[in-house]
Amino acid sequence: PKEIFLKDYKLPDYYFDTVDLKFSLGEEKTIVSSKIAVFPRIDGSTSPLVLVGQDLKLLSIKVNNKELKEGDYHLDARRLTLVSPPSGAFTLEIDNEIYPHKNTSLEGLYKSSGNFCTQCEAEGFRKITYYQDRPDIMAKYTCRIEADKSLYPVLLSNGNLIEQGDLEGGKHYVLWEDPFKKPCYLFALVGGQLESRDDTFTTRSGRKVSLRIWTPAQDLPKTAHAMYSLKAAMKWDEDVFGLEYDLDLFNIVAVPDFNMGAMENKSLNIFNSKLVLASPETATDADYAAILGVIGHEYFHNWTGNRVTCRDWFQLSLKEGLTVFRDQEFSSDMGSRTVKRIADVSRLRNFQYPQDAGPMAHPVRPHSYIKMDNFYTVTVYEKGAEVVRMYKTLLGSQGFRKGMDLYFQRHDGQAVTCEDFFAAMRDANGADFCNFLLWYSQAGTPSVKVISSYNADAHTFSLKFSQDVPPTPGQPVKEPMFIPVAVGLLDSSGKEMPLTSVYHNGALQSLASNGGPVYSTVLRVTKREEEFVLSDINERPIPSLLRNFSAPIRLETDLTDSDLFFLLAHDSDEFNRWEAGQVLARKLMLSLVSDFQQSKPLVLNQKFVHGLRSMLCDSSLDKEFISKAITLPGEGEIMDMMDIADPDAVHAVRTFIRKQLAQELKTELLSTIESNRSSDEYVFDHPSMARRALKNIALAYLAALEDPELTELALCEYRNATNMTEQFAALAAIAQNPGQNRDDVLADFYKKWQHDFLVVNKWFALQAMSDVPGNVENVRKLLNHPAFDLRNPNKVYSLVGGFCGSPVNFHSKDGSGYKFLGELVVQLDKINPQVASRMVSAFSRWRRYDETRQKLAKAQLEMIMSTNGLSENVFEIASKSLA
Ligand code: HT7
Ligand code: ZN
Repeated sequence: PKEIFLKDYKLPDYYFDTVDLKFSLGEEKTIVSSKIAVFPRIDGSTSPLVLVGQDLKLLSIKVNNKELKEGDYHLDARRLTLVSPPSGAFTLEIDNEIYPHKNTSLEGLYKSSGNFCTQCEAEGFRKITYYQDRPDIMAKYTCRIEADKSLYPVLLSNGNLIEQGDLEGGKHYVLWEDPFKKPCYLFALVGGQLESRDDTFTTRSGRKVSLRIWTPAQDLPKTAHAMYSLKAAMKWDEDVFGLEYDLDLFNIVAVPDFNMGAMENKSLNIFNSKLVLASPETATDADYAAILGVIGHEYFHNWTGNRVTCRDWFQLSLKEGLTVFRDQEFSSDMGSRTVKRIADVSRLRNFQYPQDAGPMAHPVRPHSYIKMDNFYTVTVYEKGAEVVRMYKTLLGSQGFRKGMDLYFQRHDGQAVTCEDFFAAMRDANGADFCNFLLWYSQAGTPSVKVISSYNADAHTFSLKFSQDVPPTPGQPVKEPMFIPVAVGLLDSSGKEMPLTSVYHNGALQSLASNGGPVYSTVLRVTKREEEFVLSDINERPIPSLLRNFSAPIRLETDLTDSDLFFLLAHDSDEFNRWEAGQVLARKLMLSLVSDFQQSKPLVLNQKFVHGLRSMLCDSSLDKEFISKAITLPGEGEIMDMMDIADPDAVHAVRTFIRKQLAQELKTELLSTIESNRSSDEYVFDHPSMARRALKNIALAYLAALEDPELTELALCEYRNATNMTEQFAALAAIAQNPGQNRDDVLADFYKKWQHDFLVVNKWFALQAMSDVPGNVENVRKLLNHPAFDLRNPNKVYSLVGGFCGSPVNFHSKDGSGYKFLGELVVQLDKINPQVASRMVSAFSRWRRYDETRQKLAKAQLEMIMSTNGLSENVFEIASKSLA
């Protein structure tokens, strides 16, 4: 397979002005006709025009109305080359056939539950017709669709519906016109038996926009929350960024078979049903929150992605990092800002840090790829969002908004690069961003150490930073980065201390703002070693560092345990309050892991128990914050901090601490459950979600004790629950412990919900993630369950993804977990390479484990690599993992 490099980017030789598409949808085949107005980039040039196409049957090709003969063009499995096009502008017409009913890859045009739909990002348009399938080719499209009227009454594409009518033979047609230029990855088509929930939104300039959410008729009642989310997102983008919707119609279609979460096609978003359909009885609070976030995300792409798009796929984070940042901010404004930040940072630590430390580590803007699909990663998305957040941390809200305004002013209608975004932020503010661009080009998580010292005579407090960016594949040596570190100081009573000035680089800089003192400041750490000295500090302070997680780094401080307990109790930066508890928990877990490995008895630190008890009983705190504060770091996060990851030891220790905590805090946990029951109807708002979150975590702790009375309590909660959030939490609490109760309640849940595929997926995931010994056999059995289907990505993510994400059984020392995944990847790759390559990623950190496990995992990767006909997707991940 061929590797593509950012450094090889060249402007296209030809541009497309208009593209008129015609689809004749059929059961056995679909005919696609395209008519493209082509013009050369350089007047008079007649260099060959290369179009890409995959799994297509070419029927005819015409230039300026004249059919081309063999010899005028070359055709191979992936390319159609016009040898010498006319000089100047010309019209190109191509007819080809495609076979959507056979398309199990779910890219291009395919069928999902009998309906036609498309997925073109990143490079799926080439599976529809021959084209210059690259995002810097932006054109205006029309799309005519013809199909059987009774089978496909609804026919949708981008833009405005400008014509429709009946045809002979029970067929009908529609004609759509999109007035905005777009790259082909934003093209979409949907055809099928769907009904819509309709609503309207009036933009602040008075445009009345029709909103339609399309699903099969029986699912319509479950689209109310999605519609609420869409309207909230439209309003938020106007309020916060001054960005309005630009057409009269916005469609969302929910489909059950979809490789990712959703797709932002211009005015025709296509969504995985999981991220549209919700009712209190069938969806959890987490599902409701995910729907809000993803509906927002895809809507926000209309400006950050569609109106201003990427020049090439290496720039993916330009739209994804920025849009993730925007959706994070939207969700923060709709719920609790601190809790959202905690959730986002946990995700970064649990998934992105391991990626950044493994064989697939790549910069936010990758330098090369074999298959672009493999680079829709937590690095491009989540670390990319952190990079955008750092601009805001450095510039403040107003400065950031100025930068955004300038970005749109300069680049509306263009395909641009990450430097263009950087330049807009810099120029709008006259800012000095020094070597900030390294965040786009250097992979790896920077490690930063801070040593603090207080000088009582001089009343100064010094912070000495040193930083190191670890080597990553292809980048053995790194430059120091520009790291914004937000800092505040607490006095001995826990109050914030005023910050007046800082001495740095031989100069004293005032920190006062508008004449008054500040209580938090952002230090600009840019060198390998650097000191900042804060003045007028009248007592030894406790520093609160990296407030609100101001940079995506690993921070090591010289804070003592008692400093951390103090911050846990007093920090006014709520994120850092939580963080102090997590640092303590990580230290505790690592030290108990070491005890476990040396067969020493495990003993839980009483100060830690006391710290969590105080949080649990503090009625002034937000309940969702408490639920996060009493949750231990995940097993992956702890393994990531070990020289040799030991899943059994980490699991044993985490289980031990959970049980100890449950025992010691039993009274408080029981009263938490009592006082957080509610008979009210389900409401999706922050106080209700927070109440449920706290009650559910208390139940999970207590059920871990395997005490019959507490199991009965969980069973009672399960039976009496009136919403899925509480029902599923009770089910999960009971299912922690093997035995008859677990079997009965799992069987009962399936019986209740077998008609609802989204709920059944939760049932698959819960069993797949279980740490009951030898769970691989259970998972193998579930592969043959009538409700399972390897062709549906959601089911694979639930069952196979769930299994691989749970360390004890996947990393079982007998290799049974690895063998299961190896065999499955080979089978799945023939059906859906994108999904197979996501699954094979579970092997990528095999070198982190002991020798026995390494050998077993490596053997599976080698077996995969030796398979005939392996996709480029899986090849790229497996080969890089072995390299
Ligand atoms: N921009 C979308 C990307 C996407 C995608 C990429 C590769 C293969 C399938 C895909 N489906 C959707 C999603 C987003 O908004 O980030
Ligand atoms: Zn996106």
